[in-house]
Amino acid sequence: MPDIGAQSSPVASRFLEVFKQTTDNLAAERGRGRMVGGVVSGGLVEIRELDNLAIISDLHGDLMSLNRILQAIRPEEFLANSGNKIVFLGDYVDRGSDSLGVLYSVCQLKNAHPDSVVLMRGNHEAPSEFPFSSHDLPYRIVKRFGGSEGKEIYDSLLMMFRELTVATIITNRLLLVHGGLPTEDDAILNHRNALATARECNGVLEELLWNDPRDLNDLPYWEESQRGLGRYFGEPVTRKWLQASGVCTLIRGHEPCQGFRIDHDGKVMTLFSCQEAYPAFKAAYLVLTMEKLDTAQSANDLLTCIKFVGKADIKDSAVENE
Ligand SMILES: [Mn+2]
Repeated sequence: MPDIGAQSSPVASRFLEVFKQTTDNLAAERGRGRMVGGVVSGGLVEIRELDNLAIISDLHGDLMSLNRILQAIRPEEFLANSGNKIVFLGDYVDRGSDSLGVLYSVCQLKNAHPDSVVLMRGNHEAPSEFPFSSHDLPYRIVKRFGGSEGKEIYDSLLMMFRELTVATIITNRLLLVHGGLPTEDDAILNHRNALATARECNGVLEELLWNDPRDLNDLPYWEESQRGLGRYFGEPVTRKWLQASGVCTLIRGHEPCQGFRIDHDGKVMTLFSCQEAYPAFKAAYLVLTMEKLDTAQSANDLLTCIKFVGKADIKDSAVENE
């Protein structure tokens, strides 16, 4: 069993080393413009050859849920097949008790398997131009390591966050983002360019990280979000995006739910993978085979691939209850 994430409290220099290596790995794959079975264009990863895919959504500092998921997936065995990928939808930090531990684990996984792990950016890994009130990560780091080492670690993370990708397309099948779909027609018409250049701090990045799907069926098919950043987007926006990018389903995170939720007539699946800071909700992740993806027409056809995390939700009792 892999013990990723199970190490006892690394020292500051070890965190710095791992985060720096992830930053370098992400920058290198973007420089090359490719990873095994896929293409990397700025903020966009396109996976063109795939056997099996695991998708893990918001973790929010919940290291226990992450460890349970990894114990079930067994990354060392799963990723021994170079056709298998693990994609994280972002929001690794804040709210839970061990944001640094979650970051350390996912970065170690990326460093060990750079061609098989996709680390996407969530709004909690946003640039400082998008401030929000629940960002407790910098305070927790300073509390643990003190001002000077703490600042060094947080600065190294800000550099790493900048390298995270913001959209993943599984060719002909899925579009993956953290929050939601940008609502301006210009972004939809030039969708590949819009996703590739959303590493910059622009309106498309804001919408990808903050948007939420809602029932909005009248022009202009969007509303300002109550989050203070981003927008709510309606089903017509989703339909246009899926058509433009040649896929049938959007999978995103960003909203607590009972592990998953379906919106927009089966076109959107929300997935949520942590529980520590959200005890009223459930945590889940997805494991998809290419056969399943080949036959799925909508998110409803993927429901059998949802795996629940922890408590009594584990259907096969493979993981101990707490
Ligand atoms: Mn989020």
